[in-house]
Amino acid sequence: MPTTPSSSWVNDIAVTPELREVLARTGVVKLEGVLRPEALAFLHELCATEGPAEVMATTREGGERKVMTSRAANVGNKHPGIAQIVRSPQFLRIIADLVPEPLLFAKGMVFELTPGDTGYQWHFGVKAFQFIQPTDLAYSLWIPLHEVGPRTGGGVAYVPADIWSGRERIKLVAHQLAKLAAAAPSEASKLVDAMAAEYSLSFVSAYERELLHTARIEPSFVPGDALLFSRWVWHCSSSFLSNPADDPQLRRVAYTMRFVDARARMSRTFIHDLNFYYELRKQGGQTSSGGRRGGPRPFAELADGELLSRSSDCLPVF
Ligand SMILES: O=C(O)CCC(=O)C(=O)O
Repeated sequence: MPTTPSSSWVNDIAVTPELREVLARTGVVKLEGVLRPEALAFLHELCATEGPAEVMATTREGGERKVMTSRAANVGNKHPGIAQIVRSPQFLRIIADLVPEPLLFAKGMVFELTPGDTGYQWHFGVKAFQFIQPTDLAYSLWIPLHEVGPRTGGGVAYVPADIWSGRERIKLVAHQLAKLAAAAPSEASKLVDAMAAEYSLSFVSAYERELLHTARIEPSFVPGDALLFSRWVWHCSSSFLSNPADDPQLRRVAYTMRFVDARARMSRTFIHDLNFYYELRKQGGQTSSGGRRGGPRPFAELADGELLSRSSDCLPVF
């Protein structure tokens, strides 16, 4: 049984060949008891100190409602506490045992649900990883700071990538977005309407939503557990406590670490094309999302195609 030095914030959990096989095949693994209480106390504090922004979505009735509070700018990249986690020998060993590619810690994000929040609908890593090339590999480590699961809601559900994945879809999305960005204004509005008829803002179609719902897996988590999943894994939030008697002060907070392949490159083109599409969708009175976010733009110093590892926002971990 491996022992963990008491100074470490990360438990020395075993990575079995089965766990490695599950990640390679499905793109997802739950890591049980990986973070120690000291790491969780630090993440609670970190998440409480960064400025939030509400993420809105259009309801069926055409109104707007809050679905989530999110902190999208880099949260914690330069904080020594994050380095204490991701550069601990235990964390490095666990990730190296699971993921063959060398990775960089690129971004930290905070997701907060209050009672009644639905969170995000089905999506995969298009927007979250818009800053790298569409086919570059990336992973998220989702760390809930509260107990969540099918009983309370507030967790995340996913579909294993060997059942359905976003790996090929991203190529189609990038192709359509590039076509849209190059189109004359009269042509662009027709293209946007065609795309909107095909799928939602998170690029999920109606048939797909049904498949994803049927195949969804929603694990239970206690503080210290985390979900590691690749960019191609479809996932969604599970609604948090919709009982009107629930205390409105209750919060479900999760911190997500975004890791990218150390060879990933900046994609100014994809950022431009994706945001151009979102703008056109909004102008057409379609569903809006994405929230009102401010703060410094990460990776501002990088040119299109430049290695992300050159950015001082990244923390090289492996
Ligand atoms: O925290 C949530 O409910 C959603 C998180 C998420 O979608 C992500 O980390 O990619």
